[in-house]
Amino acid sequence: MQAERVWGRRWSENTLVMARKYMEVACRKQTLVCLAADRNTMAGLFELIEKVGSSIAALKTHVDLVDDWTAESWDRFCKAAQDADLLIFEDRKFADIGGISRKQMAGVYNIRAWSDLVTAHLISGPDIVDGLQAGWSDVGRNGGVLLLAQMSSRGNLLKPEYTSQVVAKGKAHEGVFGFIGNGSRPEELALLREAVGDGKLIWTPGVNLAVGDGEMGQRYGDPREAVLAGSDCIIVGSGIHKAENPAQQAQAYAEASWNALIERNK
Ligand code: S5P
Repeated sequence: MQAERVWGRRWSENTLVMARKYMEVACRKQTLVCLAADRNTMAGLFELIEKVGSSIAALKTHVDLVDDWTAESWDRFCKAAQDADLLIFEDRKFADIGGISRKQMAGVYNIRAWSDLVTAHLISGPDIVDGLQAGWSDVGRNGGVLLLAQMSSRGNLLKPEYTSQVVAKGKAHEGVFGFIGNGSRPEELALLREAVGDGKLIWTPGVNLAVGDGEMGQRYGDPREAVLAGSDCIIVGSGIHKAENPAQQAQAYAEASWNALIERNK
């Protein structure tokens, strides 16, 4: 099977349903790109799926930044994402105690009903993962939690000691899909990969074909270097959705990431 061959130990050591689903989608579409779909209108979001859906494996949303959000339009948007063979990843960065996080999976946005993945900080302790998993169970669905082990933004407070605790606790929890690492610093990422081992995935924002500083403290590193340092998915936002030709750019990121995965396995 192609996914097993391409992903090697990442596949054999990771049995989480959602992790294997991601690895299969990535192989089918030959891309390790998750699009950070940070557009604030439903029309803008639909346009992104239509233009770049075939070059990406997952779609990362911030449901609370959409100005004209309605339950009905979001439902259609999620169906369009599924039809385009995309995992839906709500980057909610949950951080509360377990019981409240479970409730926050419901509410107006009802994140548990449509997300395959969500992000969480482990600042409140490991029960947050149980709370989020209970949220999906409440509606009979499966999902995976990505814990923030590093961040890409300048001056963030996720120091190495904090990172290693997140990794130690996250590795031991079967509800954890993987970790968010810093794509802008390959050397930090390589250390994270060493600590994580092969049993969990690492997804990395802070990636752009134009490396350097971004808006308001964001920092960018090169996609190929991030994958070679141990990233399993590059999260790219403005590099694609603000490009003059998003389809062409998305394909460039797809090729850079996929070729780097093949190179990593040699
Ligand atoms: O450390 C982080 C973690 C995340 S999830 N740094 C980030 O930038 N992100 C997210 O990745 C952020 O919320 C945004 O949606 C995306 C990066 O977008 P870009 O436009 O800078 O590529």
